[in-house]
Amino acid sequence: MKTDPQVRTSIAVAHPLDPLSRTEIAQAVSILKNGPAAAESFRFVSVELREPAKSELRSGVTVPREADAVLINRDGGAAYEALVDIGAENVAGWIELPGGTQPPIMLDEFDECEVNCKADPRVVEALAGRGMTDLDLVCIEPWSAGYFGADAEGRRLMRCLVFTRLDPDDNPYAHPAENLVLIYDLNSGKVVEIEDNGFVAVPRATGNYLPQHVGPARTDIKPIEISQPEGPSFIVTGNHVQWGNWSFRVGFTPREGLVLHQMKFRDKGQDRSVINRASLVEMVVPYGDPSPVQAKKNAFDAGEYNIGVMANSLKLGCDCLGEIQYFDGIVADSHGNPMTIKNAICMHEEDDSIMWKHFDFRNNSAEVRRSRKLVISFIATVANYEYGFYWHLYLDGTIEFLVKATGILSTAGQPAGEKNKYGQTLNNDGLYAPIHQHIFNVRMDFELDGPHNAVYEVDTEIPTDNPTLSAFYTVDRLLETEQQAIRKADSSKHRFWKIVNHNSRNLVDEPVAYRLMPTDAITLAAHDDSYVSQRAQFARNNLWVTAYDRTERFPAGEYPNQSTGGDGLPAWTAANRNITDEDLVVWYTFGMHHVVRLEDWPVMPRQHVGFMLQPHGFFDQNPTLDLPRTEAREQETPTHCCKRD
Ligand code: ABN
Ligand code: CU
Repeated sequence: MKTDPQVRTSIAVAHPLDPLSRTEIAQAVSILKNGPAAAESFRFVSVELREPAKSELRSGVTVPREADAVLINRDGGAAYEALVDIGAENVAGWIELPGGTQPPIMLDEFDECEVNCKADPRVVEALAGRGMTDLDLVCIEPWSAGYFGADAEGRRLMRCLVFTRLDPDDNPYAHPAENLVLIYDLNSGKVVEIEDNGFVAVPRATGNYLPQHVGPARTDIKPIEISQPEGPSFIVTGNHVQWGNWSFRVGFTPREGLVLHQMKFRDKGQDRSVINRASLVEMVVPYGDPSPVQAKKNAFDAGEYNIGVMANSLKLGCDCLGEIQYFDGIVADSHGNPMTIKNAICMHEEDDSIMWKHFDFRNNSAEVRRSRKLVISFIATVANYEYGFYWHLYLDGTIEFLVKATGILSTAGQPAGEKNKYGQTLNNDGLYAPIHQHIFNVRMDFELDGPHNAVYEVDTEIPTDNPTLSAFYTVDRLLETEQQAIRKADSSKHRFWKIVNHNSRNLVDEPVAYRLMPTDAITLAAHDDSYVSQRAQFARNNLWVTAYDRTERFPAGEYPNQSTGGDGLPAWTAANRNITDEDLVVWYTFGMHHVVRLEDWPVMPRQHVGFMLQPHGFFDQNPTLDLPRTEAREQETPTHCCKRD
């Protein structure tokens, strides 16, 4: 078989942090099915590796392969957490979760929901009332129900929105059935209520982006080929990656998608630990339009839907270009069958312009070194939107996390010809897109030269005694406890935060540090007393720091679906633990305040948001002095880039 030279595979080498294999998932599920989950009515929400404790990993002892599973018994609706010891073939833990806990929505619940809604004669009648008679063209969009004060009585509810296509490849988001919501119970498979908030005609104008609609593609865009004649500079062994001085392990979970473990940077021959574990752990998309339907759109796309399960299979030349290393994502479907998301993670190098340059005008010579980044990414489709999550590692120790938001706006309908202060009118046929936010949270278990770290807030200040009126300097304030470390960015103070190790000193006897540059530092626009703000308290502030606890994983709690609020970061930080010289976790909230533009329609050009972590006295000087000179091109006699003729 011909294999593409640009796609690499790696030899599997077992490591305790490797995600569960297909075989291990099947074994864990069969152990559960032969035990407490024997009834046909059980569904598997997730089956994933129980990561070994840090102490076990450090000691190097052989650890059992264990699986954490979350299940629902559709008969009665109770949810369960199980711990399975795969090697010992036993269920080591089985607990029923408190009544009302609703684990994330499963992928096949999307399909079931659409089929069952369309089979309900009351729905068919409501659709007909809005002129939607061809059910094959109708799209039922399963939005999470959230929580708005009403008791769901233990039901597993969706608030389904309705759109329609005019033909099979038409964009349904051009045609919302505004004010019609189908409240559907995923466990019973029944529509429990049809909420009709008043007739609004379905907009008919199309918003299409496929070639057959937009006409022939332009011909002035010439191909770009990325060529690395000697291959890429990374070495992949199983899930371990070595790239330049960086090394790390690639992980994948149903809830987070891509996880980076054990990120280290080699400095003077030593692998120095930077971050033990980093991943996107939550996001929320609250809508600012107070209309009856839009006000209840508050998707927690990671925690309510398991964003890893929504990962795309990536395609060379489309999603990623160059010498690519893919990693598969292995998850369980709702019946517990292992499901491989082929090429879920893409890793490749990208040229990144210059790393540093100086032209010495006195002796007429320039030194320049090129920068490159290692890009490790995945893309998830969460109904209308696509989110690309990109970790960038740079040769100077910088780490960048970027979210690229694309896909299709979640639209709404209004009377044709009207405008709406809560959104951007997209056409004159009654289509608009409400204002909203995309707020993300990344969890970083820092281990800067070891587990005992501390965090400072660094502000730029002006001295009170300021005779030249031009003076400014920085002040470092230690954030000693969890409550002190709940912080907002402040660009008027050029604020950043510094993670330090007091016991590891640099050249000038200062604690080694990395700084978190708080870009795209938005917080929730919704009122603090709103339901969404209660449920997404992580999004009220940009920085949170907690004392490490392996069970504290998700900032809006383990189960944000239909949660009433207060779980996760607000609950843990209420203990106000010491975070000075402790094993700590840094949580950063950032995002995009999406004031919709006409240019975002009918499919949105990707919009970047993210942040950077930079070494700040972690190294004793610029760590890239040893980068090789590159050869100047298109000269008769090749010279290096650094000499002028
Ligand atoms: N993008 C919000 C969403 C997610 C899943 C299903 C429906 C809508
Ligand atoms: Cu948006």
